[in-house]
Amino acid sequence: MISEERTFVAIKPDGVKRGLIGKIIDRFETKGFKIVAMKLLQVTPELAAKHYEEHQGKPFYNRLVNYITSGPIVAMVVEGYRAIESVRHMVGCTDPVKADVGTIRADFAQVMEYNAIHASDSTESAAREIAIYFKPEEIYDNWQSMLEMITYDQERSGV
Ligand code: 3AN
Repeated sequence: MISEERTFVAIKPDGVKRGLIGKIIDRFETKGFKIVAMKLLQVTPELAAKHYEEHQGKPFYNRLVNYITSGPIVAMVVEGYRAIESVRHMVGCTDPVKADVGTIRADFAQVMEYNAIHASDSTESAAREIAIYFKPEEIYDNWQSMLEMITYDQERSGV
């Protein structure tokens, strides 16, 4: 069986305020990924400092914290085949101007400071970020998605 991977995804305050929650989630569901945790929450300055600790001291750090705390976000754990790399690919590069057309940032955002979405960039950051936003009991993996069988798991689908 092909092993699944989990990644952390957040629709940032600009994405929530612009009514893009459904459109963004739709991309991950259509791809066949399984959403195993999700919540709308207000990021506090303390939570933002934890999430963005690698950026502390950088010139854009204060703006970054102001932005991520400026309204609710939708936090998710997304599961699927090579989900970390695959979701980053769907999200596109940090600067929406340079992101490939068809990626979420190219299609929904204009500038780096309001780039609609966050996704973990490595196995380590996925584990770290999932633990920051979710308790283990908030992750629901005890259900069978039809998609996980027919999008990558040949053994379970009987193909
Ligand atoms: P990504 O979100 O693509 O993983 P990171 O982790 O390097 O990018 O940066 C986190 C966030 O910090 C970005 N999404 C963006 O909002 C902001 N950011 C990163 N680099 C810059 C920059 N040079 N100028 C302004 N904002 C930036």
